[in-house]
Amino acid sequence: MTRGSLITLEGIEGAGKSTIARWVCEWLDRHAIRATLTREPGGTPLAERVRQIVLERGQERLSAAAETLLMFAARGIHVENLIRPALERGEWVVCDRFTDATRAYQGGGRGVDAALIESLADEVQNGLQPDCTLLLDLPVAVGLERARSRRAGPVDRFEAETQTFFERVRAAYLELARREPRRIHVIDASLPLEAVTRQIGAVLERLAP
Ligand code: Z5A
Repeated sequence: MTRGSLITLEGIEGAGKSTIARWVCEWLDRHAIRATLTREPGGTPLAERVRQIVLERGQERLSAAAETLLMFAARGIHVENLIRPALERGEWVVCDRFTDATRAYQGGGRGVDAALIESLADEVQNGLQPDCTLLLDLPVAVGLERARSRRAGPVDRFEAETQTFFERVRAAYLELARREPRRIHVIDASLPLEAVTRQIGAVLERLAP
């Protein structure tokens, strides 16, 4: 059986990843491709518990290193229990964030050593890499405004970050895309939704069998 493809969505807060992840699954369904929609941190019951720990604004300090380890702990659980089995069944997996988020947020945003991140990625992913990454890029102010207008619950640890933090994250994402242009497709996410999905449809057309 042919292995499925792993599509990841990346971008700063409010870029439209969740909206687009659902749209990608609908597109795949229309093209008779079975797909599983998932997210990080999280995606399985145990990994979702790690998500809660890493996002909540509790009393205790969480260092950048501890945050990085938690992201990879969740990813290890997710890869072994959901992503790899689905790909091996021939399904496609659409994942709202993956390791590029760690490179951008913990690496670019918090200054965690890139070599540490790559070594943890090698260990946890054991050769698994996204086949295609859609980087939804937009000015930080626009993303934060969209996220603010949609927010329902309390602010989490990332939502409480400054605009400067998100500027570093955005710059790190764009640098990753510059280094890996075949895998990472930069999508102009500041445009209306229809124009965003048009760009993504063009990428998927090239990827689908
Ligand atoms: N994180 C990390 O640090 N390291 C890691 O390794 C991983 C994650 C995996 C949780 O992620 C946090 O974890 C995240 C990074 C960190 N924190 N931050 N920032 P998350 O993905 O669950 O949370 P998020 O980034 O905050 O997602 P979000 O705010 O839900 O944004 P989104 O999914 O990109 O956007 P959306 O919900 O699809 O859209 C937001 C609103 O904009 C909504 O009302 C839409 O209808 C609207 N929208 C979407 N597209 C458009 C367009 N094109 N035009 C106009 N309006 C639009």
